Amino acid sequence: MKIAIVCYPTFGGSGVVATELGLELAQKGHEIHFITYKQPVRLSLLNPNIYFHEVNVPNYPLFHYQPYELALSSKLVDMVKLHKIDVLHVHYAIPHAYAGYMAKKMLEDEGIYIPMITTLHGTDITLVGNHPFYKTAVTFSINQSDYVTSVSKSLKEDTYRLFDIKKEIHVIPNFIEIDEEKHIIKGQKCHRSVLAPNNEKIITHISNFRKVKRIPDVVKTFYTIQKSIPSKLMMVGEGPEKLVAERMCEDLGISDKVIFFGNSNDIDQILKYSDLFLLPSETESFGLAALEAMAFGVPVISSNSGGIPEVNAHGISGYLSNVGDVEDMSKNAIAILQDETVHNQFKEAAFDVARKYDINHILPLYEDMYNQALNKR
Ligand code: GMT
Repeated sequence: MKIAIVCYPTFGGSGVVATELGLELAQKGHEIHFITYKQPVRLSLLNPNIYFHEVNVPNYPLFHYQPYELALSSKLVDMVKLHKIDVLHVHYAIPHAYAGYMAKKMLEDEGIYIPMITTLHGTDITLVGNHPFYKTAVTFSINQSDYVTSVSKSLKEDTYRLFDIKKEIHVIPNFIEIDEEKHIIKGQKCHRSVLAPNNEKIITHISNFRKVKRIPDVVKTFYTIQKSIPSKLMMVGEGPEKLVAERMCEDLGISDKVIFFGNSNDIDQILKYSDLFLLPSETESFGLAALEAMAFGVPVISSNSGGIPEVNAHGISGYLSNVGDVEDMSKNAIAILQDETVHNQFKEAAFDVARKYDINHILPLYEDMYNQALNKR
């Protein structure tokens, strides 16, 4: 099958999911065309069956806002025709479903039918999409998609609650490539002592450092943990709250215990050495970062918001607390870290829970959907 994937090419979860999905589909013999404004960060063009088509938006001074949707929908039409693409899969409703719909209509005008699948990822629904300025167009483009998927049950419910959606929403959870040896440390590029020279526990947070991630809660939780358990905090990612976190660490006198990495391509290395992962988000449709940690056998201390309880099993792969309950999060973290036997139980359980989300279970769900969409023609 020839599939066009539209996504954000950046470090965000939706782009990562779209890229990993495309790479796996290509490995299974499908021809995958990524169509976006930059090569996605996790994409290597050296893979067979993978193509990347860049969307360029010429800068014209008359425009206060450059019309990306227009350039994207034109590029989609051109690429569908040139490569005889069968299915269009857009990740993140804004503006991809809208541009996809326009492309579909333009192609229809030329007698070409292409089904469109829209995958909802979270902030396109819960934070940005339901803003009154966008809501009408977002509702319309979701309803016009041939199939709609959401990455968790919680996001599906949120979408029905926040928008007037007539379409059925199919839940296809995010996934991870499970490698039975992923959490076994061997042949490392960097030694654990580079991160924790005195064999301290390694606590990690990975995100885009936006307000929704509640970065101050990460720092506060760590502050309490390190008072009882010698530990280091790895802060991975870039975003507006990074400076806030750096200042907080200085004020609390823990700067020497915290490493800020920025956006890193060494996430696997960091997770391999991590003892605990923190995700105290205000809202999270799924929490891919938590699942990635669990796939390395890292227990997760998180909030219980959105789809996180569908991923982090309370008392098994980690613990859930109410949003903002830093005291409970710290208490749970210490309970896991202070006893080696307990810690090992949580590590194994985290890995076991992650196994449920193995790409091999999830990929066929997307393939089935593509086939159904094609047969609807
Ligand atoms: O986490 C973010 O803010 C980035 C955002 C994105 O669109 O890239 O992530 C969303 O999609 C991820 C992949 O499906 C989910 O794992 C994240 O939970 C979701 N983020 C939020 O809902 C805040």
